[in-house]
Amino acid sequence: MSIPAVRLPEPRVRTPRQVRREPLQDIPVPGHKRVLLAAPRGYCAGVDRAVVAVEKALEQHGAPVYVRRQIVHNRHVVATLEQRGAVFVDEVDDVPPGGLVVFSAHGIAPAVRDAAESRGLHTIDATCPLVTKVHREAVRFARDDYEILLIGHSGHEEVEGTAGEAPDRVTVVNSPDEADTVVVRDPAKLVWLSQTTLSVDETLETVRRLRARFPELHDPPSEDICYATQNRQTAVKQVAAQADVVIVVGSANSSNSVRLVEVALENGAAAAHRVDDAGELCQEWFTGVRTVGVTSGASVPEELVQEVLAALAEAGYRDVDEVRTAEEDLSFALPRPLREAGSARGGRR
Ligand code: 0CG
Ligand code: SF4
Repeated sequence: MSIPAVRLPEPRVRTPRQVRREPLQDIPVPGHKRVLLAAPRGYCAGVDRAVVAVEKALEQHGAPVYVRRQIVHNRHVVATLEQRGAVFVDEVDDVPPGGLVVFSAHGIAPAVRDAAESRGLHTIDATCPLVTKVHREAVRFARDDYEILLIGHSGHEEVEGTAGEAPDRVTVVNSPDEADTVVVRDPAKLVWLSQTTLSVDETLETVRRLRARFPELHDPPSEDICYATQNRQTAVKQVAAQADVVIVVGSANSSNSVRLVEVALENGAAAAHRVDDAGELCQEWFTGVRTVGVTSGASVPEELVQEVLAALAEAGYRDVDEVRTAEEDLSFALPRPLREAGSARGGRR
């Protein structure tokens, strides 16, 4: 799979610090205690753009700035932006007429855009361009009379948004097992697309099982699982192969973060745990552990990872070796309304 090279600016969001209830104990184990730190990890280009979009909107328009759903799936990012005056709402109906609303990085169905317009809202669309790319594919295949099997998780905002482009033509396939039972109208006019933040290996298995039933199944014109998801999974695989336990920093509703736990477990880690922050580390995870792997999801500020490393250092895991499997330097321009106002003031940052 092709991987563009990337270097990201430091995330601007500073997260509220959490104090661990009890420091981890430094319990001796035979051999050398160490941390393997996966790279790439943390913020992707789409998350950085979405978070900066809310910050810029607050700067340029003042509070409140409404945000439909979580701008990205990280509770620390959301809490920090809330402190600055962002108001997170479930639906555009919750925004007062004339208000300013930002659409999250995960994208929206056209019906949401229409609802915002008929309510007279000002809008800033922070949908990641790589999600928008999948929306365009859905629109095009629906127009060409294809039935679309959208591999992804029902209920996730991104899947709701992409399916909403062509609700009559999209069927969501949640797992490899569902590939064995999904019912289609015409196997000769069928294409699969996917959510951007899935497990690469599991998605390949789902496609394999779909193709066994529907040999004429078309592939997407380009990969839908994004570069950031792929790169973080490749890195955690290398770490997991050498680690006794892998810690993934990320929130419970973050698809790409949760996938990193699964990928670690499938690729050699004896155990893997997701934490929102250092406060959630548990002493018993480290009994007899020599090598701890650490990574973070695409919506996670690096500061939270550094706090986990500091906690691990207290427990004797002071040597940190980075395991880098790709360079990243991709960045996306801000949504147009912010760009225009921003360039009048001298650019994005
Ligand atoms: O991984 P998902 O799609 O749940 O989103 P998250 O906000 O965690 O990170 C990428 C984006 C947007
Ligand atoms: Fe975009 Fe991928 Fe980041 Fe999602 S995880 S915001 S698709 S770059």
